[in-house]
Amino acid sequence: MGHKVAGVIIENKQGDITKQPDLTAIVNAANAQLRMGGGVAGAIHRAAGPGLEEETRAMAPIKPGEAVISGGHKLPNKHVIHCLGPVYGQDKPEAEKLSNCYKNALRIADENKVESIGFPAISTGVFGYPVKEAAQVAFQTIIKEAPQLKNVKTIKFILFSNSDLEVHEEVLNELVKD
Ligand code: AR6
Repeated sequence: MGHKVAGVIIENKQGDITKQPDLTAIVNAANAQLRMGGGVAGAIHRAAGPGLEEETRAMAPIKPGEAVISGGHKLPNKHVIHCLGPVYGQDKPEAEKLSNCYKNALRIADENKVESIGFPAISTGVFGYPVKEAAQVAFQTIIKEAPQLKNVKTIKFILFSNSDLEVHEEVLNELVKD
């Protein structure tokens, strides 16, 4: 199921991103204020406890495409990397802003010696980005960034639904033939 690009394993998995103890860092599809919110952000803040919002408040607001790092608090992960994805149809050009999310998240992870990182499908929920288009942008960006990574060895997509898992598998298989 996993693919290897420039020594980095890229794989997809179905699950809840708040329950991934094997990952050094997880990524949050955040809001600009880095507050609890709904969707995956709500789930991450609930699992992390109020200490997470206390820490992130000082870093807000962030703009679409930006990423910041915090501790994991009560999560089983050392860090949470918060990215603000673009709102589809509004934060244009959306593909560039979504790509910046993945690029900035990976760079910040690498700088902080993260070995394994888990991404949700950023912008594909409340922000309305079509899943297949978003997966293409995500994997193209990751493939381009992989050769520059010194510490990150595993990149996992943690997809909530089986249909999102299938779309991500299809796109990854199209882009990486190994
Ligand atoms: N684990 C993995 N994926 C999840 C989980 C989970 N526990 N919960 C939801 N997802 P969204 P966005 C999936 O809406 O589109 C928030 O209110 C979900 O099925 O969380 O970037 C924030 O506060 C979908 O596939 O993020 C922002 O205001 C994906 O995560 C806004 O929504 C992303 O959906 C961000 O919107």
